[in-house]
Amino acid sequence: MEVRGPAPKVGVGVFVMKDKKTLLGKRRSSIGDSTFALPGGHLEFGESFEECALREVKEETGLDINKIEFVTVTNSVFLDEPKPSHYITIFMRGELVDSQQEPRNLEPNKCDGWDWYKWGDENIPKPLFKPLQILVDRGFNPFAAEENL
Ligand code: 8DG
Ligand code: MG
Ligand code: MG
Repeated sequence: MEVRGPAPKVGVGVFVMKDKKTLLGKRRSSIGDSTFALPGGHLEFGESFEECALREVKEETGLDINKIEFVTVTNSVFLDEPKPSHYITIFMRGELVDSQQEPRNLEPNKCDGWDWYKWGDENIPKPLFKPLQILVDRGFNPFAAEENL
């Protein structure tokens, strides 16, 4: 196949679980602007998926998570975006260390703010970031991730 762009990048998205809810925020980015997405970011050199999930959630929301585990992966090609790109996205999930801890919007240039939403609920905010919409369309449930593999 002809190579038309840079190598795909690795993203990590994190389902932060609280009761039956997960954390979403409206993106401010050249990819998926104004869509609702999970906290997450780019895998850094030498990092494990768990380390990346822990670090990005802390950097973006201030939340401390544990029991971090892999749930699924997507191959997302964004050709129609202002900055065309290709991501392999590793989806992880984790639980709050302190169930009373609330998220803070620590990168307001990248996100309008964080809130808890029931997954699969019709109240889930729209539009979702494309890789998340793909998961919804697959019937994916982050709370029952073993059954999705
Ligand atoms: P960084 O500088 O902190 O490493 O990066 P970031 O600015 O936080 O990156 P990001 O765009 O939030 O995440 C990196 C990529 O991961 C994103 O461009 C595409 C991919 N990605 C998905 N789904 C999701 C998702 O639900 N949330 C986040 N944050 N990223 C996702 O494919
Ligand atoms: Mg980040
Ligand atoms: Mg991010």
